[in-house]
Amino acid sequence: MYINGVLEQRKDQLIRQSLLSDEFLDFVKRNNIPFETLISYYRCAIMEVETKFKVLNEQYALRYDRNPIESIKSRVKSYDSLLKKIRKKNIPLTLEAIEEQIWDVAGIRVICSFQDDIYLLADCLLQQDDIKLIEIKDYIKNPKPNGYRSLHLIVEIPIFLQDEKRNVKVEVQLRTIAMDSWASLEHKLKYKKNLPAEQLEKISDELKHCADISAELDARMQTVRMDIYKDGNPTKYEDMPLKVPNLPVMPQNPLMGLLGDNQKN
Ligand code: 0O2
Repeated sequence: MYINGVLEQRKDQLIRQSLLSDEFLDFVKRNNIPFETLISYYRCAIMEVETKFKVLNEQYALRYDRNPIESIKSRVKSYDSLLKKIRKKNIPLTLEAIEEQIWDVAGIRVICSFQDDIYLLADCLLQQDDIKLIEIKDYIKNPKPNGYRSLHLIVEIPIFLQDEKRNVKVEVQLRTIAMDSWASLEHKLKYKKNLPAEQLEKISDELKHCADISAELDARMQTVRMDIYKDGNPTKYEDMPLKVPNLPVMPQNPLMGLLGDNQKN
């Protein structure tokens, strides 16, 4: 019968999932040293990128008497989250596959004061000659349908080991305080959780509405700041180096070319 078929299928799915979970743990045990070594490379890459942002913040504080960065959070992806992604994307259980196909094992979240600061910092980072841009997703110019806003960059950075140089990928998420508080709340309330359809729809509508309000707030704060800097402040807004680098064109990413209007020649 239909129900029995569905139950059987579900049972099979659960067994497969728990087996894969055991399989993953075995894999970690078997590859303990190489796996931990790989994870330590990601930690090193995080330190490198984090330092770059701290240096930029310091420089802006000295030169323009203001800090574009409110805070920085970083993390190496948890086993659980890694396993979910391996399953979702059907990635082979090898260190090489993880390194090649999972781009957000190392993640840095940079919380900025104003929306312009996001692009300013992204520009500054991408202009550095040891940083290679792999992918860019601009969820600020193109918010997700649920209202999620952030600028996501996947960059590759070299780390220098005792006798080797390795290029390591890091995901950088840049957002304003308002975008961050919305995303954190949304994550807690809904993201990846299974709610009944009716409740989910209501919550989603409300969250989308909140996202729009918070985007409006960001836009107004940005205007206030521009007004302040226009009025004879010695650290004029227009004096700030808001140049956008010529980013490499990557046709496989439909969101490319959206990093600031002044990027277009
Ligand atoms: P965690 O726990 O944050 O590390 P991909 O990474 O390419 O497989 P996707 O969804 O195409 O998957 O990547 P994308 O769009 O760049 O988003 C990846 C990360 O952005 C997520 O990480 C979240 O941190 C954040 N994010 C994306 N969409 C949303 C959203 O709608 N709400 C919230 N709160 N956060 C979002 P992970 O992978 O979920 O894991």
